[in-house]
Amino acid sequence: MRKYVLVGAFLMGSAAAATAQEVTLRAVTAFAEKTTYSRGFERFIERVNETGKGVIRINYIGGPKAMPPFEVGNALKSGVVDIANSTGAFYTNLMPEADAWKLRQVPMAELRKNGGFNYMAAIYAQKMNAIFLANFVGDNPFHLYLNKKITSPDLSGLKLRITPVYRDFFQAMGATVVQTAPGEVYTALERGVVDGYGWPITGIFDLGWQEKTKYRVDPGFYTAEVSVIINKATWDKLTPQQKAVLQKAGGEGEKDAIGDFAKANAEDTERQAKAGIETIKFDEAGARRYLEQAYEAGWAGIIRQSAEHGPKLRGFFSKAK
Ligand code: 173
Repeated sequence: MRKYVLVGAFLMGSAAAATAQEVTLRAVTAFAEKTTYSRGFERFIERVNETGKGVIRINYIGGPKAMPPFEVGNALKSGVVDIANSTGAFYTNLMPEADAWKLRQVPMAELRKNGGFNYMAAIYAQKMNAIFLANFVGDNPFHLYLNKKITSPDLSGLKLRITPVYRDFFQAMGATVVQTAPGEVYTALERGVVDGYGWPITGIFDLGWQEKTKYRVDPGFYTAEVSVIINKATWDKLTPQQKAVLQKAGGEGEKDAIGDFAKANAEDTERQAKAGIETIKFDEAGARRYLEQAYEAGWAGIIRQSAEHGPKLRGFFSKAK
């Protein structure tokens, strides 16, 4: 009898030691669970929970059903959650510079070497109280999707669903804009509240938008960014071993994203055509002007909101001419 009590006490003791050591982080995503822009994050969580057994664990609370997408930045900054998957456009209220990721024309790996990453990371620390861990989207252009035909880059008379990603560009082409979370796009299209929307080349099938989309305008512009950020106070409390688990899983995800998105871009382009979505293409000169206007309006918007950092970010993020 006495022997069992001792064994029991020993087991309890070791369990307590294990829980004292293992840390659990609360995680949310700004995109619907199990859809295109949450998938990289979900793979990251699996990797952390597998490789971090007994050291660190991520408790995945979920997506927009648990928290509105435009609230995720606030929750991360204040520490309501420890770790989040979101895009810069969803927390421009806290850090307008975060929307500049869309204008990135050089690979993440290069930014991590040339100082651009560290420059951005310092702004995340200051304005978001956050560590920028990894970007889980490779090259993945945005497009304009429409239900009314256009023949030139003139959007006057059209009402379009936007986020900050598209605001300056679409307005520069004459559109009226209305901001919504992704979860409201289907209903807005169905009710005819909008004539179209901005979204990347991948993911329109996730929420059924192909049913309510007639045209995609080519070429695509910018590149989507969706990344993992961690509350800085949470990060500072982690041991080097716990940080290493997160960094390794983050690094693997950032690398995977390049090939994964190259493949997904091609697949979804084909799938859109099969779903009957017609492409509206400008001639070569028109396409060039469209892209020039996109970057011009995009950078002007960033610099208007951040005279301090905008011009420097433009230097780091732009392709050498
Ligand atoms: O259109 C959007 O909601 C948006 O800004 C975005 C950003 C990154 C990936 C997907 C969508």
